[in-house]
Amino acid sequence: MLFLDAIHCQNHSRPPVWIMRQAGRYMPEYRQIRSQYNFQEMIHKPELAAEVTLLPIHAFDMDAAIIFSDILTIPESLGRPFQFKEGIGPVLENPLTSPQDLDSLTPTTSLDFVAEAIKLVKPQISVPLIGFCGAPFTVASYLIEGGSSRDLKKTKQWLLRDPASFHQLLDILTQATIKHLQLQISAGADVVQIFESWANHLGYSQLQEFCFPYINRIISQVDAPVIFFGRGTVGVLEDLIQLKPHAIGLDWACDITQIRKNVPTNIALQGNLDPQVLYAPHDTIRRECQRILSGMEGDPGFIFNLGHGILPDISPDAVKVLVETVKEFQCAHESSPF
Ligand code: 1CP
Repeated sequence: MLFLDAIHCQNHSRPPVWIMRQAGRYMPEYRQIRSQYNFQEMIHKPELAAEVTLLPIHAFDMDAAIIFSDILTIPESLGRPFQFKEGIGPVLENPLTSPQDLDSLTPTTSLDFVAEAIKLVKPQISVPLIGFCGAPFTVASYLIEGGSSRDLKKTKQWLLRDPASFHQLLDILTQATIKHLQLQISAGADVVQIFESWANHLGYSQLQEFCFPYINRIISQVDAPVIFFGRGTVGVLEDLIQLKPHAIGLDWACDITQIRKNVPTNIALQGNLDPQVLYAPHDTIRRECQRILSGMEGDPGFIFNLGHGILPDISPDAVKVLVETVKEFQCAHESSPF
């Protein structure tokens, strides 16, 4: 299978392609289901989560599926549920406001519904299934901010003023995360991805203190290949390599071909088309995809993806063009007399 071969840096045909947030609002089929159920119902009902996971596989023939769920299931399982409000995003009923609140942050509800969804999806797909989680720092920031935040001000103030209790919080989240990834793997996830979506808010010494040690713990304790995606972390490539993930996900603000030269050949790279290129005319989409594909041609450890999640108002036709461009690259590549 292309995707697993690429994760193991042993892919000798065209690169596999999938898209972060591939099952989402840009798909009319998703919006149709969403008009009947709220987001919480969609992730909690295994039949619905499985159905939504399959949508982009059927519509675009992606080379990997990612289970339909959310990084905020971990706070929920620790007794801090979220609502997803239209036009606002996730809103936490009861954010963490002081270190005393950590005492109440204990495993409360099971995440078995994610495992059930994985078990329903597996027999229906011939491509690998990706499980996932948010990295502890990113999840901590949602717990403290109470939802989406532009500057993570409360989170940063907490970690700067009281690093010891912030570590306690990260420790609780890390334990829950390892258990949740193991659950997904036991249920059938072939690979897991860790999303450190808010890593770009941390300075270097803060990444070293509040991000990497916890990612390291997670990677060393799960029994499946791990993709680490840390937004804005390309400048600390050496540290990412030290974490020994199977693959590093790159955001779009870097030249993946240059990065390849500095990453050991046993670590795969995933990325990194600017998600907004999908707003462009189809020829531009093709050209920008081909630029990346040519730069990575023949690389046995390359997975084509966007540099971050797909935006909700992208046209499905643009996604078709992206996927076709990657898949046609195979033909051009394989029919070459060389
Ligand atoms: O209103 C709706 O229909 C819900 C929109 C939505 C969807 C489709 C949310 C709310 N989550 C999801 C699914 C989701 N979230 C997946 C599913 C699998 C797939 O990729 O198809 C994944 C992998 C996530 C991961 C996730 N959730 C991240 C990390 C990835 C990233 O893009 O950085 C984050 C930060 C979240 C939090 C979250 N959940 C939902 C929203 C709108 C947000 C982000 C809000 C914010 O910007 O802070």
